[in-house]
Amino acid sequence: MQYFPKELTVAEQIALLGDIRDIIRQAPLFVPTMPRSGRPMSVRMTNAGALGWVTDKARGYRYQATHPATGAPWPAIPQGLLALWEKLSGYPHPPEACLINYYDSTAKMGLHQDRDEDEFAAPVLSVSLGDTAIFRVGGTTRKGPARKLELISGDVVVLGGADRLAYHGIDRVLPGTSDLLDEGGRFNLTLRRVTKPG
Ligand code: MD3
Ligand code: FE
Repeated sequence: MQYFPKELTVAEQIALLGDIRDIIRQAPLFVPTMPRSGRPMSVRMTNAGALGWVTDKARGYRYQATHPATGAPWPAIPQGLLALWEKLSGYPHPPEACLINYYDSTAKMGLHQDRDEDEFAAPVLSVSLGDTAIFRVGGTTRKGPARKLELISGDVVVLGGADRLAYHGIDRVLPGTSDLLDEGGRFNLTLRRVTKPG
């Protein structure tokens, strides 16, 4: 894991937050539900880019070109994020998906692997905005030792190579640790290459 603490200045975080607000206006946050059980996840989600990650009871985890509620194509990935991917990803093709997760003070994300992409040679690049999160990352099996790391507003992490299939999750968000969001909570953006270039 490559960790870039406070990679984004406060001014850059504010600008990116404005981009996220615009995206959410066009592609509202939705409640993802688990395959088969239909149980709602505690995070709210939306996407930018040619493809977006969605999940629901009937069709499960997948990437698709349109918003599950509006049917509209996802908004474009903000230019600043594309520049960040070029600078830090080490991958010579652009990302196709920007998944936007919103955590309120009670949301978490259980330990999981990201395996819904066809291209594991590309890293996942994550940007944190707002309240600090307790992030857990282990190895490529569910059991075994895991590291805990605080992800602070402006932090960027790049998960490539062997880490690309590491188990990871968000244990909790620490309320009141950032003033960036008026409503509190945390946004996490993940940039992903979904398809193999060619
Ligand atoms: C480690 N998001 O969207 S980002 C996810 O903060 C996800 O919202 C978390 O896990 C969040 O799938 C964690 C950091 C991250 C992202 C992708 C990874 C860590 C990763 C892929 C492989 C290993
Ligand atoms: Fe993940």
